[in-house]
Amino acid sequence: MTLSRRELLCAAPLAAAAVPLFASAVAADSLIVRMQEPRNLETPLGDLLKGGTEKFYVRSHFAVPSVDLKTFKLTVEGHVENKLELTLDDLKKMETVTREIVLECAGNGRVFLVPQVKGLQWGHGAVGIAKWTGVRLGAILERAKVKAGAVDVVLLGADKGTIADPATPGAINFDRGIPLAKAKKDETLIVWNMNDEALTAAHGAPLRAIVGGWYGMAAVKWLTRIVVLDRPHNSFWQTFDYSIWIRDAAGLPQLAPVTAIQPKALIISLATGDAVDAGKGIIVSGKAWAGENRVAKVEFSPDGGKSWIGAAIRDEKQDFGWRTWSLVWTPAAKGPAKLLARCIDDKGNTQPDKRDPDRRSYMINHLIPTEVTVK
Ligand SMILES: Nc1nc2c(c(=O)[nH]1)N[C@H]1C(S)=C(S)[C@@H](COP(=O)(O)O)O[C@H]1N2
Ligand SMILES: [Mo]
Repeated sequence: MTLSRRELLCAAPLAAAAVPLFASAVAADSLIVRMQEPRNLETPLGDLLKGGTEKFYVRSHFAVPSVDLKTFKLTVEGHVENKLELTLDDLKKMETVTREIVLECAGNGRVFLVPQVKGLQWGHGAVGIAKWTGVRLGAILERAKVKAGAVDVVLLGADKGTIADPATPGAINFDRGIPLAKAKKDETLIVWNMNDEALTAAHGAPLRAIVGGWYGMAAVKWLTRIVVLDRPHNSFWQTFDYSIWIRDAAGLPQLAPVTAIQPKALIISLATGDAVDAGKGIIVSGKAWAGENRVAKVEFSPDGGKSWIGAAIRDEKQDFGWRTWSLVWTPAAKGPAKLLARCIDDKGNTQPDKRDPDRRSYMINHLIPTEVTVK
């Protein structure tokens, strides 16, 4: 597999690894390095407004696998009438779909959790939007003729490795089971292009899944195998990892896989530590997204949640995408100010004030202040 320009650039700092690495060391391509190898990179806050593949966060559990393009085939097997082996050309001959979809890591914002939890310490930037081109997973499943009684569609990546804590049964592949109903939805895609160019190695070349409205763990990269099951999939990646506690009807805590992205509004034009002038109006802006729902409203608080002001939302295409919001704020009293933004979706869901520990180390969308100084 050939390395993209970005990966070549990324390789350079590794060679110079004698330089001490700080928690937020910045790579040659100015993404924030959260882990050197496997490579895990965060988009700096300000770059979220710009977008583009070069600045898109990278979250990988294992080293990038080598996938031979000449022999590449996607196999579809399990609870199906027709076992399939599809080449990239086979896929490209099917009806193609292009959609703008937000990808957010379920651990985005983890550095703000108190007390601290294990896992990569993402700030706000393990999120991004891209234009993805591929085919509907549903169309592939139609060809494979899924048998009655199918439950989960398991997507497997070519990457594999061993995890020590909790110990895996030797080397395991990254994978994720998608319930059949979600797998068939129009927003669940198997893609080969990101922003009109072939996927880069870091983002899953030659083929990956995009599950619109769901956190990133479902968007399996380096996809080589699909297995349809007649029961729920219970792999490492949706039990030990990427799972939360939910309370069943009897109030019993049950472990459930992380699924839909929760509503979130992010302040992007200001960051914690910034200073603003008293009495001078400034534009405060950011992005808001709501997973499987639509952004209905964004509100801003200049005083830690005592008062809220409605923001203007740009009328962009938004199913599974994000929207730009902004407002003019004139800081009054001098001193520290806790700024908050919150998103309300079209189903009336909003962001919680406090962290729910049942979510373990995932789905972080409680209100996190941007702390500035008014001078
Ligand atoms: N095969 C494979 N797919 C994967 C992962 C992985 O480690 N291996 N990480 C997942 C997680 S947790 C996220 S958030 C997204 C990140 O996609 P990106 O690196 O293109 O931003 O990929 C998902 N798909
Ligand atoms: Mo993730």
